[in-house]
Amino acid sequence: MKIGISCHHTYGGSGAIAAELGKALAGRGHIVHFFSQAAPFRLGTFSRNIFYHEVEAMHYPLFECPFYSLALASKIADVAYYEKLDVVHAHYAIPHALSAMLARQMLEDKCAETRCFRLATTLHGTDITVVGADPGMQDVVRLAINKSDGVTAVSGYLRDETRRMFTPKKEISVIPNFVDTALFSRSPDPEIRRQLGLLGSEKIVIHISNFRPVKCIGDIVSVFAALTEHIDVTMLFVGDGPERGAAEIRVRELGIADRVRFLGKIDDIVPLLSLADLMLMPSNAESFGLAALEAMACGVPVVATDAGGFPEFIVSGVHGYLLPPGDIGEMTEKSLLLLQDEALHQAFSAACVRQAKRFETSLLVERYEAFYSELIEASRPG
Ligand code: GMT
Repeated sequence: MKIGISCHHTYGGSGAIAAELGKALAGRGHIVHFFSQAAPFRLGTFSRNIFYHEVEAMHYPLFECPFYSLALASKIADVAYYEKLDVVHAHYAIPHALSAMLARQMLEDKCAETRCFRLATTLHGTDITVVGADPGMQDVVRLAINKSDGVTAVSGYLRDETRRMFTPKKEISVIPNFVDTALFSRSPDPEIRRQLGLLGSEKIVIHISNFRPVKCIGDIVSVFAALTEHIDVTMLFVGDGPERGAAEIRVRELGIADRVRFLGKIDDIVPLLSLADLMLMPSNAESFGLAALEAMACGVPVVATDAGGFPEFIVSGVHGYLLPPGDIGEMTEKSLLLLQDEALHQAFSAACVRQAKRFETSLLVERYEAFYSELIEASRPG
């Protein structure tokens, strides 16, 4: 198949999933064309089946906002026409699915006999729970969903939320996030530990995100501060975003700055996950939580919330603990339990690795291939 993928290039789960999906599809012999503002952060090195098209919005003093969505639509139309794309897979309803819709209309006008690409849209969360929740955006999100040929959501929770908020006409199937367990597997590197100034005797807690309010970074600081009163422990914060500054200030105020490392955005997280004993993900709304699945693949149990998509892959009491959002006391208790009881930790860690294999990239990429094939088949005349 010839597949176009339109996604965000920035540090976040949807860009990671889109890039990993494209790489896996290319590895299976498909031709993949990426469309984004900059190269998606997980795209990696050259592959002969992967093409990347940078979308540059027109800058002109008259226009306050550059026309990214229109530039994207033009780019998709151009590439789809000349490369004869079978499918364009939009990661996010807006703007990506909308731009692809427009691209299709451009092609219909341009050449009536052109067999247009099928539009597959994957909902990742923010397009529904944040952007879609804005009343001014509801109709445009609904339009993008209804006009796609097929729609997937990354969890049952997100599918149900989408149905509740938009009552779309389109069926939404669930294809969960995935992880390549050959790459995401525990391989501790003493050199990384040394570079981080770690002694090796302390426990390591990790959090990876884009530090948006939904991630409840303040709760992580509170839980971690409580942990330092009981055990020798270091916190690794990976990523960056709006809540980082406040967290840094709070950590200094609490006098625990020497126990916390803010590492910023790091692409290759496996060496860091390989040092970690526990991941904290206290998000108050998370459609899936890819970082938690990647941690589990590296044998890291997770203390997360019972909100959103977490319960669809984390069994509380088996792979970590799921607690109500904001329950700092219980999160601290359960974190201590896991960090202090070696036998329990080992059992959870092994269960996490087994569970991650159920979300192996190859299994879910097959689901996407089947999904594309269905869309193509449904478009054939007769
Ligand atoms: O978590 C973020 O804020 C980033 C966001 C994105 O769009 O990149 O992640 C969303 O998509 C990921 C991949 O499907 C999911 O694993 C995340 O749970 C989801 N984030 C939220 O729902 C907040």
